Amino acid sequence: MKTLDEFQAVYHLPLSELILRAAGVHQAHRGHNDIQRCALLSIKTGGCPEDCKYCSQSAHYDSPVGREPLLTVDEVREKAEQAKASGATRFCMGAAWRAPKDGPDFDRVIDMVRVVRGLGMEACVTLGMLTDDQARRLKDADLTAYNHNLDTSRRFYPEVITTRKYDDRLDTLRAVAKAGISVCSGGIVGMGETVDDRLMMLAELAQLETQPESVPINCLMPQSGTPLQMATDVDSIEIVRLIATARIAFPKARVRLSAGRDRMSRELQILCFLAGADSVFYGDKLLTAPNPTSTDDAALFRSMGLPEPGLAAV
Ligand code: SAM
Ligand code: DTB
Ligand code: SF4
Repeated sequence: MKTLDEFQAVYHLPLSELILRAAGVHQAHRGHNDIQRCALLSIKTGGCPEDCKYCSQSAHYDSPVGREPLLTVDEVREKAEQAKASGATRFCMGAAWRAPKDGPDFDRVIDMVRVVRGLGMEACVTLGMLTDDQARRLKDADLTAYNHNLDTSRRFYPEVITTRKYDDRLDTLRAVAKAGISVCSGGIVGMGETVDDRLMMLAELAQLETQPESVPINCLMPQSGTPLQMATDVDSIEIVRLIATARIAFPKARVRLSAGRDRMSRELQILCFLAGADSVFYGDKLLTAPNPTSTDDAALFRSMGLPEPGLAAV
């Protein structure tokens, strides 16, 4: 599946047929009981020079999220240890940067990656645009994956972000892949885009030379002070259809039911898992916004009859 036509044909199948097809692809590649748990930590918060209209951390908007300097390696170690103890297998670190500056801050991020890998967890970072050399250094530190979302279609992108171009995003994804790091890239729904915009975004990802290892699907969490603060929720069935379509298009990837789970019913989340989602952010907080608590998620997974965290891989 590479073209918009092909994506449309799958997305608009009768719902049961779509879900059953996605579930079949999922079963053939991984199986339904393996849901990845990723912890998320903001290692540098707020004051970002980019103008992403959805983001609480952009310096362009009057958001209540304050600025915090880059965390220390010890602070990160402590959070990663806690995340591991709670059952997360991947630790993702996000920085509100347009691009990392070479020097002490980037060196510190490299050390953070080494610490997380040293704990036996997968490590992912999202730091903005990368040069080839920075990507190589992250690879040398044994980074597992780099998150850099296309967010939406090429045509809708300028409605959401004006301080960088779609091609800048694609260039970074290429640098990441060239360095041998797994690509984590997906987007956000609920910003006023059409269904076709969402499918065009998936088609862009499918056309990459290196297929993404994980595809996060975020539901917009409207952030106060941002231009999208009054945005309305996406219809639940559209979320399920998008997840199923992503599963069919990227059979081997982790399809991550990302931001916005705190407002989803248990039933909707389970429908998404049935449609092929097999990864979540796990822990009480995303970067600045809330996530279901680990107690909520333990109850969710229990209701699905899944093993307790830590036993999932046995
Ligand atoms: N600054 C880096 C960048 O933009 O690449 C990394 C951090 S950024 C917060 C990572 C992703 O989180 C964005 O690309 C977007 O898809 C998602 N995101 C940010 N704010 C969100 C919100 N309010 N609701 C849903 N997803 C959001
Ligand atoms: C991704 O696709 N979603 C995460 C992660 N990559 C870095 C971020 C979600 C952010 C939600 C809003 C917030 O916490 O500020
Ligand atoms: Fe900055 Fe990333 Fe937020 Fe955009 S999404 S404003 S780049 S932190």
